[in-house]
Amino acid sequence: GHRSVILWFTGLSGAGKSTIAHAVEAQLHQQGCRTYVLDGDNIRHGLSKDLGFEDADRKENIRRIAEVAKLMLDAGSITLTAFISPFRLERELARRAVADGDFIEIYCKCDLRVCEQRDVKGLYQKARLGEIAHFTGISSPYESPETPEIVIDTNQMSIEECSAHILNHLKIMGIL
Ligand code: GGZ
Repeated sequence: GHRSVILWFTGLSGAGKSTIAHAVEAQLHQQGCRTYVLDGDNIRHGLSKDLGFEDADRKENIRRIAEVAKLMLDAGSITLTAFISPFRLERELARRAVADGDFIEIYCKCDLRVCEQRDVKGLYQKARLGEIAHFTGISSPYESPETPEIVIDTNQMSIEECSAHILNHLKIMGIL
């Protein structure tokens, strides 16, 4: 058996949040855990499809995600959330909504320069050209976590290394 927790990934666009969350999920599945990944694909196209990227909309997006993650926690799943979640206050509110120890903040630390070089979807270039407004790191802020439970340096580490590091942490914390 396993405890149910929220694994809250935060970081810039292109830092690897969603990819690493899915890699961790695959490992958890192999161990028989019930899991679910919330990310832009299933939230921004559905529950939050009325929201854009101005500060107020991002805050509302994160508020909704925190509420959904809390319900999934009650339902007994390990919930992995993969959103930029740029504001400290909203991440803190998400943490405070659940019991101590049930919220694990995972900072996907990656230099803006590296994310911009990867530019998988060409969004950074569009942001630089002014074709996308309020782009995180370019024209919208990112407040990095001060005391996250886990930091993964995605500049340096492969997806496998990141995922192994997180799994190891969950074992040490007694979650698995
Ligand atoms: C940041 C944007 C923007 C702007 C579209 N700023 O790399 P992606 O494409 O797949 O991930 C980014 C995603 C960010 O949505 P989140 O729901 O994670 O943001 S937040 O937590 O702040 O609410 C990016 C794409 O959406 N995208 N426009 N202006 N990212």
